[in-house]
Amino acid sequence: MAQAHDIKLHVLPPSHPCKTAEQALAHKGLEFERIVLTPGPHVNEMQELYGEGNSTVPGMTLDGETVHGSVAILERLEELAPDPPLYPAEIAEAVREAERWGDAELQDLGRRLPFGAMHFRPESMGSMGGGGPLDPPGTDFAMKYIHQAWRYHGITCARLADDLAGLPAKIDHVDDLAARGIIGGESPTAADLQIGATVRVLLMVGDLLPLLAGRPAETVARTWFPQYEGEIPAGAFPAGWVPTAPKARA
Ligand SMILES: N[C@@H](CCC(=O)N[C@@H](CS)C(=O)NCC(=O)O)C(=O)O
Repeated sequence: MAQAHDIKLHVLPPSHPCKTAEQALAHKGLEFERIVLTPGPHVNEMQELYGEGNSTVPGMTLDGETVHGSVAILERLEELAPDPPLYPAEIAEAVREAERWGDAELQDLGRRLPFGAMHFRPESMGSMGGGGPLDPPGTDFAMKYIHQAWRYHGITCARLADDLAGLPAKIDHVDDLAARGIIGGESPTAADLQIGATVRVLLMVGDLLPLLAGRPAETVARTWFPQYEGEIPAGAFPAGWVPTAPKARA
């Protein structure tokens, strides 16, 4: 039987908050049309649909109603289809708090750290589309693209080094959320989907694997986002920038 609602999701292919929204729709068992925009023209297309200033993806239309941003989309999906819940009643407020933290504090690292690492290994940008390392002309193009991305996202070496220095505390926070049962259960919460998508992007960066390997943060990310294309080989960041991984717990 056809679904009663007409749902469209506007995405850019490599975007991790788009994966959050896609996974939430799938979890709710809702069919949707995935509309893939082209980077660049997406700015006007999104603003025409979602209003001035709302140029980022994801955006969702639900029977013509517009919902912009991953957090708003997950809340709206919960109203539309309460089961299975993304905000289980007994932990709903803690899930919302963790989700907001994932959106405000963690999500940007999923942009700055991969683009930061790719500056040092631009040929690896080919892996983002599922291909192998780029050839020399492709690498020339990648270098220009990555340079623009640094400008757009305000990436500098000083900021990257700060981001890297602060990462272990953020991963500890994710593990703490798992220990408290806010994420990491049998069924994903909104916080699993928001935080897991960002951690999944960080797992593409070979230099960051030792910080995440075997941790609850890694399990959450790989459980809800098993497929993610892209690999930036370890050794991209200059020596000494990536904090040492914590010793394995006995
Ligand atoms: N916190 C927002 C951020 C959305 C966001 O910045 N999306 C990026 C893709 S990951 C985007 O649209 N980038 C293109 C642009 O800024 O125009 C959300 O979760 O919806």
